[in-house]
Amino acid sequence: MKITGARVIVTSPDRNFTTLRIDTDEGIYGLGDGTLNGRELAVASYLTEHVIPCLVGRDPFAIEDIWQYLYRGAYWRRGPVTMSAIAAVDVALWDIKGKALNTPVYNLLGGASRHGCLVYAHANGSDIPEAIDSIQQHIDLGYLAIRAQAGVPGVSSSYGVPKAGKPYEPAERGLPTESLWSTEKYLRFAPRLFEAVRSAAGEEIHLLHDVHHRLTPIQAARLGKSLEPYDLFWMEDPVPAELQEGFALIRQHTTTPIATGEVFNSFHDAHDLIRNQWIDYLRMTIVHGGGITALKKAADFASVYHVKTGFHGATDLSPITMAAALHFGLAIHNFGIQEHMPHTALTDSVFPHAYTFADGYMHPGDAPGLGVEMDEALAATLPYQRAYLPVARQMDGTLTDW
Ligand code: EZ4
Ligand code: CO
Repeated sequence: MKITGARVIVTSPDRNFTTLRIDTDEGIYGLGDGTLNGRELAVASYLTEHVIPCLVGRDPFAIEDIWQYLYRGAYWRRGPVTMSAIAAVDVALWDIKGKALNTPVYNLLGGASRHGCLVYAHANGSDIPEAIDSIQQHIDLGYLAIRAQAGVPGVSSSYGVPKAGKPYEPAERGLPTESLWSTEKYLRFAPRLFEAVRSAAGEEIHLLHDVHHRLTPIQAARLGKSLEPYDLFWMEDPVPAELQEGFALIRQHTTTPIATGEVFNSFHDAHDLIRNQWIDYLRMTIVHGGGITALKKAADFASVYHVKTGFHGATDLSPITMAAALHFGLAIHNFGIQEHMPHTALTDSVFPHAYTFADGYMHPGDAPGLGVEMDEALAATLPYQRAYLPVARQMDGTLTDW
């Protein structure tokens, strides 16, 4: 089999997605996600101008070799744009191989290790009572694990908490908005939130919380300690992770489990975190971490250190990445949990998919390959719309240091 061509499709079914389609001489094609929230066109250009010309004529079954060729051959390694582009190629090739061999991708990765992937949902509220209502709604939908966030009193627009009546969507159309942040107010509020949420949710539900990299290590240590009575499944991204040894300080003070890495793009971002057992869950996911090929190596290394996966799964990761993550999570031994933020109905119409949710678990389905299609005619009616993640400043106007 030979690759005959590839093209990038940028579309905006309520939010922007960068998708790569690779075609072969046997009529089989594969889809890969290269979406990088707020920088979608950089990945599109990287693929179109620099990667696709090198793919034509290659054997699509040579996934490892193509991955190494794009990673090492470029000379310039790592970085979110490069690694998202490599991931788009890699995932499309796994899709092609599954379709060609008439088997779901999870079979190519070792076969199913479990009946489904435990997922967590997002419960959000502008205040504690609203957050508790949202927890109850998600319990009623069957979720066994729920991330809880609420507006911090005195902080007008808290990141990760949607405006009233709107679905959670971190990016906003137009130029970046700016919001204000107070670490002091947040640190006082978070234990109160979880005291209320744990008593409303009961002891069986797994509770998670995302700090969005907003603390210093000693502040994160204090937060983790103050949340211990509420038995969190994890505290996510407590600090920015460029300084990996910062996590050692957090670990010295708290037994609250730690997840990090949704902004990582390489195994090397997590190397010290894993080998020192400073984290419990790795969030670097397939699209931003260089694809299935790269994540398999990272997850296998992590398994030696009792670190499990807990992949990022927000709406800016397309249904193609969700499918890839579910095939991966079903197969590997050290799967921990998968984030699940449902896409809008319009996104799901552009990317019809075989994966399903029931009783707290998701399953990738048994369609050959990834089990995701793309309605390109519909996609063509929904052009790219400029959108960015918000920028946060401290109360005195200083740009935050995460
Ligand atoms: O900030 O997906 O855990 N989920 C998150 C998300 C991320 C966005 C970034 O594009 O932190 O809201
Ligand atoms: Co997060």
